[in-house]
Amino acid sequence: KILIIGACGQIGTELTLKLREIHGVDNVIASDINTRKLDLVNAGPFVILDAKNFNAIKDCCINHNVDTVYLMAALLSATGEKYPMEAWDLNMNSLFHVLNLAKVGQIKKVFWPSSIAVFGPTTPRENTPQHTICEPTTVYGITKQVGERWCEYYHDKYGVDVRSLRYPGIISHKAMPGGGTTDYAVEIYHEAIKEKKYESFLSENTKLPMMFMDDAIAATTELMAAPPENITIRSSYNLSAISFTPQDVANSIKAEIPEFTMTYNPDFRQAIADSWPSSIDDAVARKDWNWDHQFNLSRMTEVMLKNLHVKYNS
Ligand code: VAH
Repeated sequence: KILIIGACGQIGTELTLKLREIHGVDNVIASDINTRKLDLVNAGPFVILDAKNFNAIKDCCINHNVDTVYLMAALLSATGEKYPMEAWDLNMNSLFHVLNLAKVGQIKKVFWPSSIAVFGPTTPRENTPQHTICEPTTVYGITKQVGERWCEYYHDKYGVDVRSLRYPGIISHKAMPGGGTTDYAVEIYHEAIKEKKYESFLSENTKLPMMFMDDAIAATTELMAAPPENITIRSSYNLSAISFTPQDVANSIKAEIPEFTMTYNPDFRQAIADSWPSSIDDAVARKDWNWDHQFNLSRMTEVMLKNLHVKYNS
């Protein structure tokens, strides 16, 4: 059986839906610290699970015959700057719990998300390579950099089959993101439908690596289905789709909603965004397990606006 820890989050929600589609509802146990997404909770097996509690995770794996874990619980970049020790505690201890259960064979396969946040101001900003300087300046980025080191260590030393992707900013409409620096790229679509205007907390030329959720979910399931011998990266794969600025998003929305207006009022998250690359080279992922993205900015905008129009007008 599959266990998703942090199933109520932005990625966890859609990962649960996709994995249930692939493996069957009863083979995918969703879990989170609370039941904040009731539709998900009522759609299939769900347990309240504290990702920081080793015994709770172990008991859940034993009771539900779990052999694969997707560990999606974390405090993201903006929240991590407000609560550094809580971010370290949750992001690192949840990873150790899952890796240690895999080390003793209680779990056979692990997915753990990393992020472009592992890169910092000294990293080459354009077409950032798979192997490069990583001096992250956010707590979240530090937890992802260290987490990657531990994943590679547990694979090389104990044979743990842990797989990871450095997600870019992810845009989706089924669940709101929580506490990220790239969240503007989700909020803007909701506001475009509701108010036909948006005030961006990042400046107009802040170019960041981004991806539509369907691509991120496809990459995750494809990586997890790949034959182990094809996987040459056990820290975390660079993953890329589109790079755009808030102005690019505004222009793609104006093409569908001409009266949409955008203003800019950068806040503390601007410094976080400025520490990250503008574009990522994911050639290794494309070579190792045939990764390819399907959504460009205009197609993503079309899908986002169509679905959110239904959501706010039904
Ligand atoms: C964040 N959405 O903003 C997350 C992600 C690359 C960004 O890690 O923190």
